[in-house]
Amino acid sequence: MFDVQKQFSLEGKVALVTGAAYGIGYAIAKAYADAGAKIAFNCRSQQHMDKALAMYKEDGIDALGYICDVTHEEDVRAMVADIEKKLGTIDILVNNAGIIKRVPMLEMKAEDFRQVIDIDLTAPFIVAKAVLPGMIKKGHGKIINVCSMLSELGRETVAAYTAAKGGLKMLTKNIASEYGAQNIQCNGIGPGYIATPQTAPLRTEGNPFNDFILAKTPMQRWGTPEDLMGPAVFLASDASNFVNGHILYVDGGILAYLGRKP
Ligand code: NAP
Ligand code: GCO
Repeated sequence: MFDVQKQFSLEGKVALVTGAAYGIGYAIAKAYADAGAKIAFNCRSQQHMDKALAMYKEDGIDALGYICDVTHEEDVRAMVADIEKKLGTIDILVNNAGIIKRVPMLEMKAEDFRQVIDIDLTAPFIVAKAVLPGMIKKGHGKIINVCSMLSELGRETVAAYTAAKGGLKMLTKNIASEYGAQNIQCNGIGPGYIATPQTAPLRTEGNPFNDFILAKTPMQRWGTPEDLMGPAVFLASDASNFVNGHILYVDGGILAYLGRKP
């Protein structure tokens, strides 16, 4: 019999969600905890960490928090080793930590371009590389990379982010290809325009970008971090065991739509 509860359950699993101090990462970590997983997360700032730990506690989640920059390979390795010691082998990795810099390309410094690539593309490689040996040894694993509308589309001022998220889509397909035989599934989740601190500058009172996004989204609203909870659980659970190398866009239909005419 198909046991739907069991298929979607994350009972006993260990999940590492990077950059889960707030925003999309926090919502995904909360969904995983609600589905039964043990949670580890990281971020860079002590202030964000203190707030996050209080938030997790308030939500009844006993999360293990690390101050760790995902671009620092040695620190990532040490974090993963400590999680494995304290919670067990990591079953689920969500590469969520990310930044954006909105600067016209001709004004963007190469060092800023590189920083975005470093955090949004190189770091998912670094973290995946650190968790894969444990997953291979255990005989299963789920890696979920947080992609974007800009894995598929371009727009003004976000050359570095678009290059990174396009690259992350292909890194996803490559990990899926390279480690599928070891029963590791690597997929992407591609959020549409979601109301979080990252998009706060685009949602200010009277900002025409707000109307632009509403006109581009068939559902005519911004997404919320909560919109990503169910899809993220699906990709982490046994329900998606033959889904590999796929990008699941959770965008209210943006990629299907030409946009509302003015
Ligand atoms: P956010 O609100 O800015 O949160 C980003 C998180 O990542 C924070 O916890 C931040 O904490 C952490 N972080 C950033 N750089 C880090 C680093 N080098 N090492 C470790 N942690 C780091 O972003 P969000 O909107 O929730 O986005 C989360 C992910 O979804 C990102 O990859 C983003 O590109 C992607 N995304 C967002 C949207 C959207 O509309 N919001 C849509 C599609 C995709 P610290 O600052 O303390 O490090
Ligand atoms: C932007 C936004 C996007 C979103 C998201 C879209 O400036 O266009 O910040 O990058 O955050 O990634 O899916």
